[in-house]
Amino acid sequence: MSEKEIKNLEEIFEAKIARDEKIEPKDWMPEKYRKTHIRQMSQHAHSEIVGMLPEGNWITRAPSLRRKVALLAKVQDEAGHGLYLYSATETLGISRDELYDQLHSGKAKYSSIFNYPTITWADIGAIGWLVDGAAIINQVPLCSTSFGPYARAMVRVCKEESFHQRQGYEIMLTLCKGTPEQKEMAQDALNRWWWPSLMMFGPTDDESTHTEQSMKWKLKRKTNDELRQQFIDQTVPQADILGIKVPDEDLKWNEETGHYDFGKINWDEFWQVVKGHGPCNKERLQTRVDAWEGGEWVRDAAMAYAEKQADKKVKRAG
Ligand code: FAQ
Repeated sequence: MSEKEIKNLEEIFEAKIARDEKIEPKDWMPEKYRKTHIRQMSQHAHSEIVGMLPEGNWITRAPSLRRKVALLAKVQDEAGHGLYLYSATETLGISRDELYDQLHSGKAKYSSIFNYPTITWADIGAIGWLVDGAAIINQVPLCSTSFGPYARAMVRVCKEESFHQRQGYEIMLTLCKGTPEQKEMAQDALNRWWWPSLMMFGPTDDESTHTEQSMKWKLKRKTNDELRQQFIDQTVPQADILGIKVPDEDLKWNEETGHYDFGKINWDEFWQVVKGHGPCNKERLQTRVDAWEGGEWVRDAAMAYAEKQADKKVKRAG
């Protein structure tokens, strides 16, 4: 393609973005746009799949049949989210096998939050309330992201996340209205999940490598810091209703800005977890690798069956 032709395509692409039209898989797009989407969307898909593990840990120990059914449904939803997102990523010309390989080899990231352990039942409440709460705030703007398949996948994902958030908050409400020991469990879970939940939004805007370009392409519609602040402003009053305390001595409502001021996030901890040194990184990855290897015979059997069927068809036609 000549330089002039490429420039022309770039102009068409930029004009579409400016008009808030969706970019579709068969449209021309700059290579960097394609790569950035593969990176973010696949990391998002991996997060959904690895994100099943901390909660999966409690399915066999849920305190009642009702809680077990709701938790099972939620964890299955996360699997569904991972699958839509892998499919949407494949439309950018990368195979599912390559995506899994990037996860299993440690090349691709997944959300830092899923490298923390779920020690008590209250952690299941805290994950629904805080982690799904953070996920909704991050993902609602993605419903209007510029890449069509990603935006459309996000609509259903957000609807389901809102059920997840409510089931988590309801667990927290029940614990907080229960015995002093139950309320103490809820407080302990908030203490452990608060700061990692704030880290989910990624580094501060001045440390974020991708935000500026992703905002220009309308992949991201809000910055990491804007979303983090929105989460804090929304969540602190919910903790007040529960009657438990956000573990931040510097947290204070600021009349002038109309937002909460908050304390310093431990970014060393964040980067340690992102680099693979969090409390559960090794265990999480090993579980995914074992599942992949353990499922090999199923994939082989499905392929052998498909080949047999194809052979039969050829013989019948001949
Ligand atoms: N963890 O330049 P930025 C869920 C990396 S799904 C690990 O700011 P970007 C549902 C980042 O990749 C949760 N790594 O990056 C659920 C980059 O490294 P790279 C997942 C992180 O992409 C609930 C580097 O740091 N949600 O919760 C993290 O512009 C309950 C520099 O960062 C999504 O994936 C992190 N927290 O902004 C499931 C949403 N933050 O790639 C089960 C879509 C940053 O150059 C149970 N993704 N990094 O090697 C996004 O919105 C963005 O990708 C951000 C990061 C905001 C996460």
